[in-house]
Amino acid sequence: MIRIRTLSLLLTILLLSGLSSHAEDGYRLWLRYEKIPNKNILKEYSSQINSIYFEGNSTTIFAAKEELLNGLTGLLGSEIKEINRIKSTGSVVLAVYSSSKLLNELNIAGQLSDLGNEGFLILTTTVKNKKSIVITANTDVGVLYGVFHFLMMIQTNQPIDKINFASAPKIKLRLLNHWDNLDRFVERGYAGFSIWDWHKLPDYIYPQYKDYARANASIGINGTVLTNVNANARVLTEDYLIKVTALANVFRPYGIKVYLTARFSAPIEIGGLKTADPLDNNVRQWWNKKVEEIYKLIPDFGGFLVKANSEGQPGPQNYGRSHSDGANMLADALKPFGGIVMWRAFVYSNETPEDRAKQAYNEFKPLDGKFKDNVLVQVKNGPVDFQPREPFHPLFGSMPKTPLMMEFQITQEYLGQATNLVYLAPMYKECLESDTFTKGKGSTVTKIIDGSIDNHTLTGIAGVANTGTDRNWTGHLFGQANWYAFGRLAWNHQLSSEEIADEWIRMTFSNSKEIVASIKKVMLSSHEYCVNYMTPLGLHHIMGWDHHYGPAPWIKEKHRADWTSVYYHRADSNGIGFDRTATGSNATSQYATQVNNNFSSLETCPDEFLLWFHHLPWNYKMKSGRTLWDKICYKYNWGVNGVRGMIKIWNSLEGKIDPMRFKHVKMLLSIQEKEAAWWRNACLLYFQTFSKMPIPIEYEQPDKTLDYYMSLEFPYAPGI
Ligand code: BDP
Repeated sequence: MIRIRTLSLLLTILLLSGLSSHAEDGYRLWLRYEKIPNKNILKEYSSQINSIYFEGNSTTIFAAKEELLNGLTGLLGSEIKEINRIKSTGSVVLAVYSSSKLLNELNIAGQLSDLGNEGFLILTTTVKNKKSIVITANTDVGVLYGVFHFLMMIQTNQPIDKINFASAPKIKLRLLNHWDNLDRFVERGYAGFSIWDWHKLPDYIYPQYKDYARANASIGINGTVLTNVNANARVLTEDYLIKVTALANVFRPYGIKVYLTARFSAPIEIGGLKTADPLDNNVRQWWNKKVEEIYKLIPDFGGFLVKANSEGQPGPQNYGRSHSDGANMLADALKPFGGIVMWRAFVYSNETPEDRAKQAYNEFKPLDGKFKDNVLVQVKNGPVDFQPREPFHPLFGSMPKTPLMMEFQITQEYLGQATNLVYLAPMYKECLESDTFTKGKGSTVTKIIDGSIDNHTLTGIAGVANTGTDRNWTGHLFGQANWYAFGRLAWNHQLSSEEIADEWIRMTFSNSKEIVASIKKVMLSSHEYCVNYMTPLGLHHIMGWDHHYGPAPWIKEKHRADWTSVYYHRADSNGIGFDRTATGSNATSQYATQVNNNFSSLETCPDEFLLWFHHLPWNYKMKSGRTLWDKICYKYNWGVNGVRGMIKIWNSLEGKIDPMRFKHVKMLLSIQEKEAAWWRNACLLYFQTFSKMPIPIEYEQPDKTLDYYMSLEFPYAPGI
């Protein structure tokens, strides 16, 4: 009796954990390859794939084969046979190759010619009279991407009997930027320490390195900047370059190039020179030699990412030179080897008596046309700094002669860090789809960064990574969705947030209609809720000092005004908001006329950006008829209630997904609810000291005093 009970208990546990032989700790990301639970679908697939035929023997083809074999074996629950010749009799075959005589038989040269170096084609067809699914490309890495796409199709239960699907990336450089330090501390990292164990490199290679490469390749990411933009010159010393080489060797089969951040003063710090002046011959020689040394070790090294003359980092302006002087010096050194420079436009100075939101444009716009052809200028999505919501950066469209590279943040520095579930695809899409009007209607940010408007072939997009040593890689399981979404959008910016969420949920959790619909609902509304419980109506930069955790609209009188909150919200007894129209800082003038007019007029300025561009009285009448103060109260409450709605939906999934991940997310959602209410209470109480108006009684009233919220300290908040 007891035994039977124990047995059934064990069975229940197994069932609840999705009958998985693996702990559902999130380590496998979206590449779980669990056996398809639906018997009919499984049967359908099994009848269409019985053997695999591969051609090619590069390390990339080997990686593709390994992935396909492991993936299919897991998904179909039985081992797939590899054959070394396609015979005209026998069972259905999955054939994978990039250059093969077999291709002639298929008559697909036309289709292949559009695919470039990374695209792929998946085709259900006949090869040697036998029904086959062919995965092919012009290159081995294209084949690898095709394999991952095919596995995604199976993971998401798509039909494979009539595939004719071709895809090529729209942006050339699709990179993660790791803000990882050599001591393994990750700046703005909320998932533990850096996954790069520099101390044990080059000899100790963690399995995570390969799994990281697999995950990235599966979403088309083709480069990784290993080190923090606040750079340490030491990574350019021989000892460290050997360590970098070891990582590059792991990533290479997966089509991923390594890049490093170059500290501008490296010639002084590790080169023994007296200057880092970019026009000094010795300095130029030093960089030339350094780059040569790097390429000897890493022949496909990608290039440098540089943060210069920003937030205390050294740069060409220390020597009276311009950003283009600095970038071009490095570009010259990299050019013979095919390397590139990504020079960041994230520059602003507290000493410049100008709205911070305007400074990057003022600095960089005059440099358009002055950069060498292997330089990209990397621009953050918005003009301030990765806030929960920002209008698009006015540099997009303003430097037609320069390839501009997008920089998004995947790590949620200002979006609840690793305790808030905030799906970022809608935020990325909002920016990408913004119309800059710089070349007439339809000049979207997307068309600027994919090069189509200004005919650039060197194009790029970067995401500041959210990975760390946490077992599930990203701290919050749903952080994985943001990594996934970034990669998918970098490959194809036409995908919708919903399509991407759909794929990710099916691969990560389940293909059950109910589970997919519920989780999608949670994800798709999460960003809007977050914006509203943190910074509604265009408010921005009102977070905690230094660590950026939680609300602190009261921050003032610090050594840099542009790092305080009062600089941005400008609340006083008259009203709130930053006048960036012609009567104020005139930041709106940096946009094309249509956009300028749109943001400048109270008639047309979207509510989402109202207080970003306007300073308005507390009793200002909103379009809804509410006063501004009431609307602020309404919005904060809407955000908090939204989180409660997310919790309800999540709780409805209890017992339907494995207990480990269910509980993980449930606990984090309850933290998120507390944090959302904290944001609302602290901000409303603080702004109320100026508005002097009551929080309407239909809303939940703060349960603590403003003094209490202001007294909170977080000296050990992560990621500082
Ligand atoms: C800010 C971060 C800071 C980064 C900086 C940057 O707080 O840690 O160094 O961005 O992008 O948002 O350089």
